[in-house]
Amino acid sequence: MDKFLKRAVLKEIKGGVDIRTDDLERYHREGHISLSEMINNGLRSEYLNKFSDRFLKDAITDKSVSVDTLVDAGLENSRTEDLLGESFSEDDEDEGGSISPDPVATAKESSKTTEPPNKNVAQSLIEDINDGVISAAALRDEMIRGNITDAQLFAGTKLTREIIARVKNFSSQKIPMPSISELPPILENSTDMYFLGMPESGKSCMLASLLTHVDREGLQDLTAYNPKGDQYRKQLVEEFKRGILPNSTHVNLINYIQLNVREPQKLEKKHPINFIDLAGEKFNKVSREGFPEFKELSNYLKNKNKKILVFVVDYYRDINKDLMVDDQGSNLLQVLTNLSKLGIIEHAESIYLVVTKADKFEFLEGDCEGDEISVEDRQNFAIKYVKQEYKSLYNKCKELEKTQHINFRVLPYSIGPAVLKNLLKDFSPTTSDSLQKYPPLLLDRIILDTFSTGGGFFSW
Ligand SMILES: Nc1nc2c(ncn2[C@@H]2O[C@H](COP(=O)(O)OP(=O)(O)OP(=O)(O)O)[C@@H](O)[C@H]2O)c(=O)[nH]1
Ligand SMILES: [Mg+2]
Repeated sequence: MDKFLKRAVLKEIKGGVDIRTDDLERYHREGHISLSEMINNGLRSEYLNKFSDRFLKDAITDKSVSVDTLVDAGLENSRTEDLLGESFSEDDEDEGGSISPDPVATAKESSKTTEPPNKNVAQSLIEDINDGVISAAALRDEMIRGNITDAQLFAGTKLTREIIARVKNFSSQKIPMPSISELPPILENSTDMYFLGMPESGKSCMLASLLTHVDREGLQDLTAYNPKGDQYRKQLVEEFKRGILPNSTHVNLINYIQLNVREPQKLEKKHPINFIDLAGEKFNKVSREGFPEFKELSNYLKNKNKKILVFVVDYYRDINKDLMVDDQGSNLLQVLTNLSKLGIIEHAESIYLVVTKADKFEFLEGDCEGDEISVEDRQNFAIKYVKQEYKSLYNKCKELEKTQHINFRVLPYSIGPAVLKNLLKDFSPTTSDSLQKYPPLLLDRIILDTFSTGGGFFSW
């Protein structure tokens, strides 16, 4: 298979044009792209669930993928039960699950007992790392299997010793995401804040960094209204503090965290906010194809709360785009139209167009005022960028600003550079410039655009 076609397929399996799953099965069988490579590249759960039982069973039996990995990637429960025939549960017992509780020890153990790593496998892993298509969890598993050593990684890639040590110790909890029917109704008399965007655009990282900042500054007031959401928030924050970035959450249509956020300058004032992470692409798909989920979702979201709609534009997706047309802009515009269909725009108080991964901005001469790139420079760059590249979306937002008196803002955002998808290079709030700047910038905006209770009165 030619390299460009492979890259195009790996891009499309995340979303975009429809792909036939029998083609994907064939790519795996013929050794062009393995199933685990597809999963590491964000294979959409819809595709995964369309694979035949025979194909998935073979992949599990020949150990190209574990059941855990399939579940993480969004395989439906009913299918998992079918696939976990007796033979698989026996295997699991023998091995104590597919992943050892102590990866470092097992990695050492396996390097003693197994053959030296096959050079071709190690080389292809090095290429994947250098192409940025392998996650920390997948690399840790390859190290455990003895497919690549620390020395090979150090010599063949830009990974530092510190990052290699973090990969070996990498652990990320799995949180079962609830379906709409398991969530409590969205809390009334609050502001609903929607995070909307394509898979991997940075929604969860933005939410994780914002909630971590709120937690560190002592600004969070928990209400226990939605325990499942609290569990999700706790995991996002605990892992973010260790530099671990969330796994893809686009398996689910919606996630909901309820929180009261205190004003940094007036702690007694609390802003009740419903954080709603809506998988943009999936949302478009269910609305387009008239799925029953759309009705369920529209009933669930319908309320009188004021809204802040955060449209996430992934800068890196644009600059990284190769052969295939990958139209974030029209997708986001479609989301806006669908929200309008649901009657949500009429309650919108603010719209933020947030350009994420601002650490990747490619500044040209004249884009910066001083010697150093300031937040203001990034803000101006973000505005210029969406005006140029997202004209229709920008114009629609401008129109809403005028006709519906919606506050419209364009903001840059970054958590700083990531490595192996799930590791944040610098996660210390004392050294990371991004963590010092962007979460407070977004929080200040949110405080201005939401109402508060407490402090003796109910106010904007
Ligand atoms: N360089 C850089 N990479 C980022 C940044 N934010 C996120 N990323 C990378 O983008 C990946 C995807 O981010 P997520 O926050 O999981 O994206 P998402 O929009 O929640 O994706 P889904 O849950 O799949 O819908 C992360 O694993 C990081 O590797 C950023 O500010 N800078
Ligand atoms: Mg997410």
